Amino acid sequence: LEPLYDRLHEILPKHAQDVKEFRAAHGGDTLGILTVDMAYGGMRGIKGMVTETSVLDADEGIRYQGHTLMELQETLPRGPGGQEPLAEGALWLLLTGELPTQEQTTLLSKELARRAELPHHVVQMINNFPAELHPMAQLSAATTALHSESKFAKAYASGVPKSKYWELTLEDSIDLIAKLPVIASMIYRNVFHDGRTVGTIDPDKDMGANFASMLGFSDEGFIDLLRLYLVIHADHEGGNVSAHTTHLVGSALSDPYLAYGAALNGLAGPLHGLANQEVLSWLTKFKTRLGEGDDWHANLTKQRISDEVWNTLNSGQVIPGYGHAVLRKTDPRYTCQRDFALKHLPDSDDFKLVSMLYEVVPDILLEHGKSKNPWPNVDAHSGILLQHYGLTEMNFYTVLFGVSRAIGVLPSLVWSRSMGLPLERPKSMSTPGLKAFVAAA
Ligand code: CMX
Repeated sequence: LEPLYDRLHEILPKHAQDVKEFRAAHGGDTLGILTVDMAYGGMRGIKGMVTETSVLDADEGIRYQGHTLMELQETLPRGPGGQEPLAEGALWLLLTGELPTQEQTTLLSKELARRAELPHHVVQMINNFPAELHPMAQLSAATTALHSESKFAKAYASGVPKSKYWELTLEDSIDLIAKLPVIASMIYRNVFHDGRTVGTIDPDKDMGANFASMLGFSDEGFIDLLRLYLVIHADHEGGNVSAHTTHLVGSALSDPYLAYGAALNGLAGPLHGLANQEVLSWLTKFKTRLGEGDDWHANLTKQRISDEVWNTLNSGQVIPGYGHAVLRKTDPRYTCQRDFALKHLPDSDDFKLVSMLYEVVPDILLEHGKSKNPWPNVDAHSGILLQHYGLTEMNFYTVLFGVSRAIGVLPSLVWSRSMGLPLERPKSMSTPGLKAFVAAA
C-alpha cells in the first residue's frame, strides 16, 4: 500500500498544520446559538464536531470529500463489466480527498483481499453463535473480538508517540474493512443456510464481487448492486449514530475494532440502520393483508396504501424509511437505488409498490404534521432490490449496511487521529441546572 501511505503522509500532516493555523486565528469565533430545545432535542443543529470525510446538505444530500453520489457514479472506477462504482474507490477518496485512478483502486482491492483472513478465535466464535442471535449482534461481537488483532492497541501499550496514532489507526481500519465481508458472509451462511463456506476471496476481484461470491451469489446484477450499496451507505457526515459512536469511542483511544463494534450496536437500532429491515417487514405485512401469495398486487391501490400508512401512524408507529434528522428532500441514496431499479427491474411488482409509496406517503406525513421531513431515506428502497436478486432474509440487511459504513467512518477516524482531536466530552446539564441558568441570564 506504499502509494496510499505516501499520499497520506503528504496530505494529513499538512492538513493538521492548516487546522492548527486556522484554530490559532479563529479558535474563539462563535458557530451559532445554543437553545434549551437543542439540549433536550438530541442536539439537532448544533455545530459541535468536525468530520472531514463528508458533509450532508439538508436539500442536496451527502457529498464525499466534496463529491455528490451522482458524480461518484460517473467518476469512480467501476468493476469489470459493471456500471456501478467500486467501494475501494470510495475508500481511497474518503481517506485522501482525491479521486483514485483505476490502478490505485485495484491496489486497494488486492490489499483488502490479502488482509481478509480472520483469526481462529473469531471464526470459532461466529460458528458458536446461536442462529437466533440477530445478525447485527453477531457482527458487532465478532468485530469487537478482532481487538486481539489491533496494531493500534499494541503500539499504544508500548508507548508509541501520538504523531504515529493515525498510521496505526489506518492499519487497523484497512484490516477491519477487509475482514468485515468475511464475517458478514459467515453469519449469513450460518444463520440462513447450512453454514458451509461457498465462495472464496479472489485477489483479482473487487470487494463487491468477492463479497457477493462469499454470500453465495454470482449474478452480475447482484454484484453491481452490492458495489453500489457499499458506496452509498459508507458515509453520512459525523453526527449520525454510527459515525458519531465511532468518533466518540475512538476519541477515548479505543482501537478501531472497539470503536466500530460500538458503532454497529447503534446501527442496529430501528431508527438508524435497522430501518432497512423494518421497511421490508412493513411491506411484507402489508402485502399479506392485500392478498394471498402473489395475488397482492392485483389489490394494490393508492387508497389501500393510504389506509395502511394511516393505520401505522394512528397506532403510534413511524413509517420506516421515511423522514430524516437532517435531510429535508428525497435522499439521493434513495434516488440512486430508484435509478438502479428503473434500469434493472422496472417491471418488478415490489418496485411498483415502493414507487407508489413514494407518491402517497409524503402527503400523508405532511398532513400528519409531525415529521419535519416527509421524504424517503436510503432505507426505503434497499430491501426490495435485494429481494429481487434472491437475498430475501431481511434480518440480514443491516449487516450489509454495517459492512459499508466502515468504509466511511474509519477513514474519518484516521483524519481525527491525524489532527490530534481530543477525548470527546461535551457538557451536560440537569433540568434544575438549566432552569437556574435561564433565570440568571
Ligand atoms: N413516520 C412517522 N412519524 C415520524 C416519521 C415517520 N417516518 N419521521 C419522524 N416522525 C415523527 C417523529 O417520531 C417525531 O415524533 P414525536 O414528536 O412524537 O417524537 C416527529 O415526527 C418529529 O421528528 P423529526 O424531527 O422529523 O425527526 P427526528 O430527527 O426526530 O428523527 C428519524 C429522524 C429518521 C429517526 C425519523 O424520521 C424516523 O423515525 N423515521 C423512520 C425510521 C427510519 O427510516 N430511520 C432511518 C433513517 C436513516 C438511517 O439512519 O439509516
